[in-house]
Amino acid sequence: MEDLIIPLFQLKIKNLIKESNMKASDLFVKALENEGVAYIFGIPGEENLDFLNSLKDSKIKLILTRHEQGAGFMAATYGRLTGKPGVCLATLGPGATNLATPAAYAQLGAMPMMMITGQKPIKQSKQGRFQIVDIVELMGPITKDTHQIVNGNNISAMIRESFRLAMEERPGAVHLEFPEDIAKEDCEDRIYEVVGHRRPDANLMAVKEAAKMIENAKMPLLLIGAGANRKRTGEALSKFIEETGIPFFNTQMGKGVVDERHPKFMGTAALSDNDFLHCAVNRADLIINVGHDVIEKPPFFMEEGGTKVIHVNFFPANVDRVYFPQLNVIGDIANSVQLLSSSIKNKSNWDFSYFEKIKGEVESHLSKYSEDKRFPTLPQRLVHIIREQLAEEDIVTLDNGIYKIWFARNYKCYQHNTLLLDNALASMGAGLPSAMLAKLINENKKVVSVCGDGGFMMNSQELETAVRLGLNLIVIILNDNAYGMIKWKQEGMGFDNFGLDYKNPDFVKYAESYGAIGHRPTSDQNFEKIFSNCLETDGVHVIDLAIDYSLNHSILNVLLKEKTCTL
Ligand SMILES: Cc1ncc(C[n+]2csc(CCOP(=O)(O)OP(=O)(O)O)c2C)c(N)n1
Ligand SMILES: [Mg+2]
Repeated sequence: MEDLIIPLFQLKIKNLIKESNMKASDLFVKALENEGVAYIFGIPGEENLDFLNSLKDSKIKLILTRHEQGAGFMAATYGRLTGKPGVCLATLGPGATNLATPAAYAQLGAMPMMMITGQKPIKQSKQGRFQIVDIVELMGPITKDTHQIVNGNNISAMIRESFRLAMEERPGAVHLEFPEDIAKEDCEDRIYEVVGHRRPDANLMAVKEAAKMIENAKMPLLLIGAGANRKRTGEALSKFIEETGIPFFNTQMGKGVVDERHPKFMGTAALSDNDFLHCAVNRADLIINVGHDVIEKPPFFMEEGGTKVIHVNFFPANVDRVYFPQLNVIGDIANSVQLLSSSIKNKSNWDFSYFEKIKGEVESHLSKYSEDKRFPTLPQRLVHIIREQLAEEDIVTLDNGIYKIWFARNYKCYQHNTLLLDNALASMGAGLPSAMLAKLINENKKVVSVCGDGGFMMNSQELETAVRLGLNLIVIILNDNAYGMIKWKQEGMGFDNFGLDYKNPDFVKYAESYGAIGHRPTSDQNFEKIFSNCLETDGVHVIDLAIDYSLNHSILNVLLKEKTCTL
């Protein structure tokens, strides 16, 4: 009896004397520190001022941007490159709605990201409905999870849960709304330990079945997609290719997982159909599809009665008209690939001679204009110059435009995540912010951002952020005074040229007004020289490069269709 009384008595005392309490905004920052957060990207509003004040003495660095989109794209890219959620901050209403595009970018691109937005006091406010938008509801379809915090005591658990969800396969965006009055609350100082878990391994029966299908195939082909880029699977895949000798190709977001100089590399599926590569895909009788899911633009179209597909991923395939795999091998990708390598014994059925022929065609086609020195510059030549001058580990980031197709097809990646492009939301405006983030966390690598004149102008204000942060960066603006990608599509559809031309500002003066260094090449040789000088010189360099898109239609729409049906 006595034993029982003492604990009850102690419990009472504990409730009366609050042992350790804390201001909610301080606890919020402490919980973020507990997750290992190094940066918060954003633009605070008055509703975030308690949080901002708590951040003042934290180890977390605030990166102030000039638009919430810049902050969101940087946070998403942090998630993409590190596997840990990048964190961004905005105020209520207009600040939060500006995060909608980066939220969708992270969500579709499987990049772990956490958004924190402010809100007016939820218990008592004298502002009516001024600036109030239901941001939690708005974020619903474009995040994995979104909540308003209504009690300071919930903060730690909600942050832990948000981080867990953002990182878990398939990774994505999460959102917490932190109202002004909750931020001021006094609450319990409690932090949850960060506890991870090992990803489950694939079922051995599924692996056995897959190995059988591969052994029985005549022309199996390996496809490497974005999922294989997220978790370091390069080693397992390289070993699989060495041991089996099966040729491989990749999706745009799967570039670099295995070194693309490999003799078994067939190319990147930048288009969904009618590229040289698709001759191989159409002739293959089995595709071992590692890490791809339907959110990325299709690397090929499945057809009824056509090439069979084994889907190897962390999660089962979403069935779609263009994707309905015959077998799922679900579990940690690297482990599944290792298990497959050791299970495949009989290779006598395979014949890769047609794939070898196609590889030869791909190589000679892709190298065609690499030495064409006409000016304005051809995209094929630009890709060649950049690849020649960058080291293996250096990073190129792209915005969205027609050059993305040229880079995806022609730029060979030697390491994973060295060509950052977005083939999921495919939003314009992310090229510059993603390059800034890549540089911020990779001081020793060169970072080059290639943007269209349209996409660059969507977040060009972040040049100020880049200069303020003292980043060494090269931005190449491809100047065609137009939304070139849409012009290419327009021409391909047989429509007249209409509604897609504009006039650019003077990009050299524009760069200089930010404290960046502007360059305008006048010839092929001059561009090569300027680019190599920029690589050796500190600062934010902006190169205004006149681009020649006159071959886009004749090659990508016409030649490929004609050529590929004859091979
Ligand atoms: C935010 C956003 N708006 C519109 C589009 C549709 N879109 C895709 S590419 C493109 C044109 C890109 O023009 P530019 O950046 O100049 O690149 P170019 O193709 O001319 O090299 C447009 C309008 C998009 N993907 N994202
Ligand atoms: Mg353009």
